[in-house]
Amino acid sequence: MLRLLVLNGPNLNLLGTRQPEVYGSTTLAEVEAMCKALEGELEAEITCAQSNHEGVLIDHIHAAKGTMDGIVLNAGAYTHTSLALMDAIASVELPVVELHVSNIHAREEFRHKTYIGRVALGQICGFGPAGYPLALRALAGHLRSK
Ligand code: CA2
Repeated sequence: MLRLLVLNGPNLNLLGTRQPEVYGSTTLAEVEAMCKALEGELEAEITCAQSNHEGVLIDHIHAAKGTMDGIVLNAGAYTHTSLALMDAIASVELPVVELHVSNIHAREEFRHKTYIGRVALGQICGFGPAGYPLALRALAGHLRSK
């Protein structure tokens, strides 16, 4: 049984409530339900968490060492700024799939830079909320192929 963490960062609790043209109309609760619905198919226990606080996200990443096999991470705007999150990911040596609802490369220049990308297994972006199941499938496939 794989143990997978889906971790969402700042403002993603607002998913589905504003800017639907950028982030879609699916709420975070619906995204998390979509992720949990994959538990059977992926033979995985899927845990979801969200925080608006950088330190709390780092705590989740540290706690994942030894308790999780991999992480799907949408670090929100911390993607583009946080050396601390990058270092936390590097320190736990777990595979991380970087996920973005929007296509960060087609948006403002400041969203093109990603610190998470330097330590991630790979990145999925631009597929809206449907990116979460894609990321979980990619992560589970990677872990099973090891
Ligand atoms: O596309 C993504 O998933 C992002 O990680 C979302 C972040 C943004 O800063 C990144 O550049 C790309 C922002 C999350 C804000 O989420 C909202 C959702 C609905 C309404 C307002 C904000």
